[in-house]
Amino acid sequence: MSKTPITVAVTGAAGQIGYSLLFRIASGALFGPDQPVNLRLIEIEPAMGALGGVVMELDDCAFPLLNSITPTCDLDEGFKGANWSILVGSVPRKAGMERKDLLNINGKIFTGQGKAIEKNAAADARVLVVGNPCNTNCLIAMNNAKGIPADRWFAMTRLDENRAKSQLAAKSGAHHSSVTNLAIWGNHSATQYPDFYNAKIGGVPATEVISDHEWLQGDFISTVQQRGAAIIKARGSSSAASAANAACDTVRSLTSPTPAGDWTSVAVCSDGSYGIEKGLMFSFPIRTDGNKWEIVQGVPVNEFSQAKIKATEDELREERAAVTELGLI
Ligand code: NAX
Repeated sequence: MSKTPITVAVTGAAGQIGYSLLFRIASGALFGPDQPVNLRLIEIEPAMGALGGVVMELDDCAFPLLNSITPTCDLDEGFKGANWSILVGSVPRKAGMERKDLLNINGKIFTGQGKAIEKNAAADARVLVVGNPCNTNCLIAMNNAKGIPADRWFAMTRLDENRAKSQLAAKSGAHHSSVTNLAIWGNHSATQYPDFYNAKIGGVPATEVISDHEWLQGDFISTVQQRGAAIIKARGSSSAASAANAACDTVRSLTSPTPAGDWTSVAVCSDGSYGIEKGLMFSFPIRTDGNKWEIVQGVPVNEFSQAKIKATEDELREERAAVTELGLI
C-alpha cells in the first residue's frame, strides 16, 4: 500500500445499511482501487457482539485495501482521525411515536456525535448523515461542532435522486445512465421535490421525452417520495443495500469532478440560494471540481416547482424550530 490510508468512521455499523456499506468501502467503492482505508466502526454497547461478527466477516474478505478495523462504542475512539464520518446509526420511528419524540431521541445522539467529531476527527473532516431525519440530524451535529466549517456537512438525498432517475428511465424506456440533471430539492422525507422539469434524458428535457405530464406532476413525484415505504411493505425491512450504494455514490460524487453540465443532489447548509432560509440543511443541485463544491445557480424554478420547494422548506423550518425548542442546537 503506497498511499496514506483514508480513515472512515461509520456509526450504526452493525445495522442493515452498515452490513452493505462497510464491504463496499473496504473494497474501494468510495475512493478507488488504489486507496487504502481504515474503518472505525461505532455502535452502541448492546450491538457490540453483532459488530464483532461483522468484523470477522470483514477479516474473512481479506480486502487488499483494508488497512485496519477499529470496532468501538466509545465516540472519542471511534471518530479519532476520521477524514470522513458516515453517520448511519439512529433510532427508528416506532408506532405511536411523534416526529418530535424522534427528533428528541435522535437529536441527543447527534449532539454527542457532533461534539466528538469536532474533538477527534482529522483536520479535513467531512461528515455525511444518513440516519433519519437526516437533514435535521445533520443540522444538530453541525451546530454542535462549530469548529468544523459548514461546507463539510452533508445529509443524504442521493438515494432519492437515484430512485427518481430509475423511474424516469422506466417510463421513457431509456437506460437510467442517460438520465442527468436530476435535482432533489429539500428534505429527505415525503415533502422532497424530485425536479423533473430540469432533468434530461439522453440530453433532451425529460418533459419532451415523456409527454405524460400528468404522470410527471403526480405519480412520478409520489412514487419517489413513497419509495422507502413501498420497499418496507415489500421486503419487511427498510431499504439497505440501495441506501449503502447511495452513500458510496454521494462520497464519490463529492470527491471527484462532476461531469460537465450535470449536477448531483445532496443536502448542504443553505447560503440563501434560491431564497432558501440560510442555515437549513437543504438538498440542492450541487457541482464540484472534486475539492470544492458549489450550489448550481440559475436552475430554472417555475411556479409548480416553487410551490413544492416551499413546502419542503417549510417542513425543514418546522423541524429546526422543534430541535431549537428542545435545546439541541
Ligand atoms: P438498523 O436499525 O438496521 O441499524 C441501525 C444501527 O444503528 C443499529 O445497529 C443500532 O445499534 C445503531 N445505533 C443506534 N444508535 C446508535 C448510536 N447512538 N451510535 C451508534 N450506533 C447506533 O437501521 P438501518 O436500516 O441500517 O438504517 C439506519 C438509518 O438510516 C435509519 O435512521 C434509517 O431511517 C436511515 N435511512 C436513511 C436513508 C436516506 O436516504 N437518508 C435511506 C435508508 C434509511 O431509511
